[in-house]
Amino acid sequence: MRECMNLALRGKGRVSPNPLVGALLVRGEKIVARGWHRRFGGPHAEIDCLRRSTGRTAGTRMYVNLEPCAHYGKTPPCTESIIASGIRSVVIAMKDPNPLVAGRGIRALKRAGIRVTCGVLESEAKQLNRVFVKHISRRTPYVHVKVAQSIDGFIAGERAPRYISSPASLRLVHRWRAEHDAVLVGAGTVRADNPRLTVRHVRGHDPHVVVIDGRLSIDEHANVLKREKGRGVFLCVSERAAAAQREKVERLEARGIVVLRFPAPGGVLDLRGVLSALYRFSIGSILVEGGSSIFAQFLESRIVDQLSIFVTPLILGGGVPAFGGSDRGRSRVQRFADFQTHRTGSDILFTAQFRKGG
Ligand code: AOF
Ligand code: ZN
Repeated sequence: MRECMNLALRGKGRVSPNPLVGALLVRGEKIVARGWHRRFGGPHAEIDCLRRSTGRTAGTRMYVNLEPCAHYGKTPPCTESIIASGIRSVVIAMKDPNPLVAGRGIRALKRAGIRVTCGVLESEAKQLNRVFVKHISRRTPYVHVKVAQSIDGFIAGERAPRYISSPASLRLVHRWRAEHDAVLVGAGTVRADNPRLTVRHVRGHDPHVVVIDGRLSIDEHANVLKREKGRGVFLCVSERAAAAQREKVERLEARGIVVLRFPAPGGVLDLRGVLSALYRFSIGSILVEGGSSIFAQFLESRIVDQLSIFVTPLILGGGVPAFGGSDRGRSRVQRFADFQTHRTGSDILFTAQFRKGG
């Protein structure tokens, strides 16, 4: 099963928002075929594995880290191919949380007389596919907030360099960009940094871009609004700003930018509404890159699944605080019982996962 999960990882950055899946065929103690889900919309891991088995499949045992599907999606049900191949038993790490499958795959296999074992390395499998598990069961994207700050808690300062973190941290962030469906920033970050939010330091595809701009205030020619390589650009504005600046909205929409309108009680967009809307555009994971008030709003709204903070050995002595909290935020204390630390170049990376979506 560990080998299945290693195979599954080969699809990282290529299959999203679908799950990472690997499959093995075993005869006796010998692995006779390996397969994995290689690209979004392509054959599922089980089918890839069956296609690569050169010998007979009858009487073999299949290992797979997700329950085989029993539905017609972009491809026909894997259960049918498994049954037709004469496989004798199937070992599964976890049930598929996709409501279209959810136990139906296991039942179909059992009905056909195949021996099924489910739950092998289950918690590892859930961790591997935590992004998929989150979005498919909650119908809202997995949210990963990434902060790069100084020791004294600032993300930018008057005399600070543009990038305060180490080159190793920067490369890791670019890898994360390639692995998420979208990156998200607020209007303040667009104004201050005019970032491109593309993947430049590693190989991989550019994520879609989401800008939270309640007042529809950003420059129409900002770098993030350039639809480089056809990536999607989603501009989230308040209903009121969209109505007041109809011509600007029309110009942006004519360029293919998706302008999404939301209620904004107290001038702040409803972030849960933003996330559900993005999910309807098949965005299953989001990397939140700034700035200060966006970080605070996400944490205060309790919609964060993963928080990664790069702490650079630097004291700025002032500037923009990492979490520009509101009064409401100050009343909340969050202690992390479960977290990890790593070194990335000269920085320390603090990572915490929130259970049940923060
Ligand atoms: C995958 N790859 O290896 C397995 C999946 O739209 P479809 O037809 O590609 O089906 C996607 C669903 O199929 C997915 O949400 C999951 O429930 C199930 N299994 N999907 O993309 C795979 N085994
Ligand atoms: Zn399938």
